[in-house]
Amino acid sequence: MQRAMIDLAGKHVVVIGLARSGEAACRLLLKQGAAVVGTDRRGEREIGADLCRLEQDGVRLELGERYLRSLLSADLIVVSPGIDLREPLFQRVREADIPLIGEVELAYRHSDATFIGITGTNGKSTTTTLLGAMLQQAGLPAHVAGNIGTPLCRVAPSLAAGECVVTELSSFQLETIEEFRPHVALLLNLAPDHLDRYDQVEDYYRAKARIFENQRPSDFAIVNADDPLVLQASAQAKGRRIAFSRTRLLDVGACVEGDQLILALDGRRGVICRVSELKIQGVHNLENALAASLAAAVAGAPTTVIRTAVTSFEGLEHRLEFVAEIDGVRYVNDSKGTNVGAVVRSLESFADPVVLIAGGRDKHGDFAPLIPLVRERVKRLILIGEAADTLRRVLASVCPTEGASSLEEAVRRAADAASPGEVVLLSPACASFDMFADFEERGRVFKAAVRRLLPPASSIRGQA
Ligand code: UMA
Ligand code: ADP
Repeated sequence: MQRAMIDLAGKHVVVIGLARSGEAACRLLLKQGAAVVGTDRRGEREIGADLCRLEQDGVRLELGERYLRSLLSADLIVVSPGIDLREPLFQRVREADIPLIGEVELAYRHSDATFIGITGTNGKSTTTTLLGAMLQQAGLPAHVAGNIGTPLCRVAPSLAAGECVVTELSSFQLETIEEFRPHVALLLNLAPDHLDRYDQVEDYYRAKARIFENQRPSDFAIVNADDPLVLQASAQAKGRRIAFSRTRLLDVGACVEGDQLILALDGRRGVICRVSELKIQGVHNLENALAASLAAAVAGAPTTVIRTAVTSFEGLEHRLEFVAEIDGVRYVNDSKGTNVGAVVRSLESFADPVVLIAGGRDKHGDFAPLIPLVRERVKRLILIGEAADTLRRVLASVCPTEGASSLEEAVRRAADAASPGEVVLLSPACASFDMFADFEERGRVFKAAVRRLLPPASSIRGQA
């Protein structure tokens, strides 16, 4: 796959944000002979010792008060996904015509690998991991990177032609691509999210749709036929559009027929597995399984290997993760349920009454779509974090609600409220950053609090 590398030798490149993406970008740029300035709004003390190594290796640091100081003299700017480009200074960058790309574009332009891109509002990490496993188990040279946690610049540039990167992509990363062209692009679903970063939800959807922007007819666009917003976003895709559907039969693509997952491609129609053979629970995971299976088949994995991989996949930590059963109550950690769409799907997965722990940092979404399911399935709602008042205003009329000042207290209150046969679910519908470093820490704190409920002699089931 021919792509134009960016000529970086001797160029003055400013990298904004010095966490995972920024650090990996700096290292790639140094290797390519650029004069690199790394800038971060955090000061030297906050940013920690790790970055001293960047300085020792030749990156000039502009931290804290010196943040963005040499931005307007750059030949090229590389941004981390966490940088909000609505900041006024970026208007001046545009006026000065300084090229600006994201870390994903930089990695792409300096890699010979083939890219499979996965985006959507929910299910990205699950589908990315599952697809990576399918390809690896098929013996294909596949790597996993991107928004899932490993910056693309750390992985893609060292790969040879013929190797493949299964890349999880956020809207933030897709906002700053230029030529990034995945050979296979998946758009799983679209629902409102990240409205703290976008003025309008349409801007968010447009960023997601950019996954198809540079595709050519020889590429593949894999789309969710059940999601009208996805179909609309992919309408202009130039690649071959192939769909998956959980709700209707398809002549071509992946779908559910009776209790079987079906793959129909290139004139062949075969059974992947039975729905009951999947270890991952919930209708949303059925969609993730269909999407990953279809992409794996397009990328050359045999159905037998897809079957083995999908039926042995146990799901990821912090996504509807069963923690323990204590005194007949099941505790489930869905800390990654960070938007309304995800929580709706998580609640749909339980037939038994749920005590729901929700709240955190509000991303300015609308919580009203939770009303019907909360009314139907949530026995008690326990609210934490900055969004507690907003959630209470929207949901208190349909469900008994109480507040807790910490997640630990919320777990104790939930345990008091739940009866045998019921579920205590952490699925916050919010970001974690008001109380925790990230959703992983929130999930770990939840699990530790659940473990503390265990009396020494209690009979438990699970892996608490
Ligand atoms: N910073 C500034 N100025 C700003 C904002 C941030 O200097 O205006 C600095 C911060 O002080 C910090 C750095 O930028 O030092 C943080 O940059 P970052 O937020 O881009 O963090 P990374 O560690 O590089 O992580 C990013 C993704 N983060 C975000 O998109 C917010 C990670 O996704 C991703 O795993 C990683 O790159 C590797 O590709 C996380 C995420 O929350 C999991 N993603 C969102 C989501 O999934 O909902 C999109
Ligand atoms: P992402 O990487 O897009 O955040 P994850 O695979 O980490 O997605 O799952 C995050 C949460 O989203 C899960 O906890 C689950 O509640 C929900 N979810 C997972 N897959 C889907 C899907 N296909 N549709 C809707 N919600 C989903």
